[in-house]
Amino acid sequence: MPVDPESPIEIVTFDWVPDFARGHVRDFRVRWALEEAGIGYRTRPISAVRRPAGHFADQPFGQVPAYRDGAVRMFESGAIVLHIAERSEALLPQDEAARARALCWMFAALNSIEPMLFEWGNVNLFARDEEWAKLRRPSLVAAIDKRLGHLADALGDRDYLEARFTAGDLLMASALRALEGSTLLDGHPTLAAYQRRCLARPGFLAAIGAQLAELKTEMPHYA
Ligand SMILES: N[C@@H](CCC(=O)N[C@@H](CS)C(=O)NCC(=O)O)C(=O)O
Repeated sequence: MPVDPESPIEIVTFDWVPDFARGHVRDFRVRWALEEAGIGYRTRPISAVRRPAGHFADQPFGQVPAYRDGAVRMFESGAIVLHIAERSEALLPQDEAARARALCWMFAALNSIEPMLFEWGNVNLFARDEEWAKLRRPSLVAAIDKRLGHLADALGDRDYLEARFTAGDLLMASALRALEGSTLLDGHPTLAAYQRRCLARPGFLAAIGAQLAELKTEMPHYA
């Protein structure tokens, strides 16, 4: 299933991105959620280089993903994943207490883990030659390491953050992907194994495969 040209669900994606972003464009989070839920979707790729002016009505910042399902029009991958999860026991348990814990992890991924890893991306990649980035790096590495240690403690010896895979794991593993290519998870073997477990899920592999299959490899020429 999920890529289905007849589906009422539409995800706005980019038609091309630079190599470093291939497989990381955030529509993969939405595709992954839909894969886990077994819900079909179609995509509408737009240019990342020349964004259609009308796209700002779908995504106020001109970013992707944007999402549509009938009257429902959404932006922000975390909110979209929550919307999908609310329709699927595969992503959010029906039991109230278990559901509440999954929600905690969804917010923890986006609010307690991802901001640090976003800064890591700036320090380690986008601004790595800047003096301020070199100065910030050691204290940031220490802060990330401490936070990952607490996350590993919370995970304990479980396979997932709670008793079973939920949308909390989907967003946590999505956020932790920012550490790919670094050694920051190496000091936390249970967390590294957790990440491998999440990213080995068929839903994730299908989502990434679908994104890569749709992305053009050459930057389109615009007249
Ligand atoms: N918080 C937003 C971030 C979306 C985002 O950063 N999208 C990137 C692609 S992964 C983008 O559109 N970048 C182009 C830009 O920011 O102009 C979400 O999670 O949906």
